[in-house]
Amino acid sequence: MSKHIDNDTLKQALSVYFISGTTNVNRPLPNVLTEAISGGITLFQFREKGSGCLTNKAKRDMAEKLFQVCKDHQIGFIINDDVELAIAMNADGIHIGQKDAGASITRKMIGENMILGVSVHTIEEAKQAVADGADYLGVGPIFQTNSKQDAEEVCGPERIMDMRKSGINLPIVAIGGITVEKTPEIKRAGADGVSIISAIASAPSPSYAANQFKEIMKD
Ligand code: 3NM
Repeated sequence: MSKHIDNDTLKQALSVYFISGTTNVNRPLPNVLTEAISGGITLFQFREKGSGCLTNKAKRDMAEKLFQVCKDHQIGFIINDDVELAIAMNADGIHIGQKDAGASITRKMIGENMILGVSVHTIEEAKQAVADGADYLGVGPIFQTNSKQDAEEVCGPERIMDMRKSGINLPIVAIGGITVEKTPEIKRAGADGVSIISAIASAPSPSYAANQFKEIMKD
C-alpha cells in the first residue's frame, strides 16, 4: 500500500483501524493482531508507548513481526511517531500527533510515497495538517478515553461534522473511546473510519470485536 492509492481506497483502508502497542494487550501482540485481522480490521498502527513499552532493538523486532503479519494478510502497517523506524522498515505509513515533529517536516522526510496521518483536535489544526501534506486526519478524543494519558478535551462527533462543514474533505478517522455502540453516530458525523485501541485490544475476542466494527462500517 502506498500514498499513490486513490482517496476512496484509502478511505476503505481506514474504515476499521486497529491501533495497539505491547502495553495495550495482555497476550502476545502478534496473536492479537492476527485475530483482529481475521475479524476484519482494515489497517493497523503500531503505537508503542507508555511505561514498560519496548525500546530500541526489542521495539524494532516487534515491529518487524507485526509488519510481517500485516503483509501476510495484505493489511497496511502504520507506525506511530517514530519516523526513523518507519523509514528504515519501509512501512506503509507514519502517524504523528501535534506534539511530534511537524507534519510538513515529516512529509519531507518520508517523501511522497508513504501515508502520513496526523492527529488533530481543532479545525485550525486540521487545515494546517491538510496544508502540510497529511493524507488523512485522526480526530479526537471523540469520547472519554483511558488509553491516552495526555489526551485533549473530549470533542464529540460534532467536531467531525464541523470539519466537514468547513470544507475539509481529507479522509477522517475518529479516535478516543470508540465502542461498537458509538460507531453508527461517528459514521453519521462524516468519519470514514474508526480508530480503536481498547475495544479491540482488550476484548475477550479481538476477532469478534473487529467483526462488529466491520459490519457497521461496511458500505
Ligand atoms: N489518540 P481507545 S485518543 C491514541 O485524541 C489516541 O488523538 C487520541 O484509545 C487522540 O480506543 C487515543 O482505547 C486513545 O479509547 C484511543
